[in-house]
Amino acid sequence: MMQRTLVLLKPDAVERALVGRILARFEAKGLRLAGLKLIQVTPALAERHYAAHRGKPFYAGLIRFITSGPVVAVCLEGRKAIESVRRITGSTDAAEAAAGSIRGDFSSSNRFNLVHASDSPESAAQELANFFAPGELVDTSRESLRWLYDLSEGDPL
Ligand code: FUP
Repeated sequence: MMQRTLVLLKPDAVERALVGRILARFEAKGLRLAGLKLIQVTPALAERHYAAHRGKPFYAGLIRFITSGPVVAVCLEGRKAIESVRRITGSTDAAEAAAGSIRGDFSSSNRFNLVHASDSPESAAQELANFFAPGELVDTSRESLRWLYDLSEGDPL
């Protein structure tokens, strides 16, 4: 099933000049770029994005971090994209994240963990709407999927 998911390359990824290497991993997997922009996250947007964490002990630090510098917002598209991107990203505490994952390879922090990735279809839809206007997302051509998926039976397999 083709899905779209929101990825944020957080301020640590931008400041540490890891944007290209991180995006390359998702691209190499076959995930397609459907939206991409460098933005400064406002406190209002940060609070909307992290609404589920309001009240938790790490909430204030999380808002401070995500608003501390530019962020790359990305919409990735692909088969089982939400689950796939989460696996490539690795577990929240980067010190414990699997080697081979982005967090596992490039961070040891439980907060400066480089990447946000939507965790369900519902949150992906909500988070994409928070960060992208409909006109900012592009439709992938079927032609560009031909060597990523078997399209011979109609749907990408
Ligand atoms: P994840 O889905 O892996 O990004 O993690 P969560 O949604 O559970 O947490 C969101 C962010 O809160 C994490 F990316 C980092 C931050 N966080 C902390 O700063 N301290 C914690 O103890 C847990 C999470």
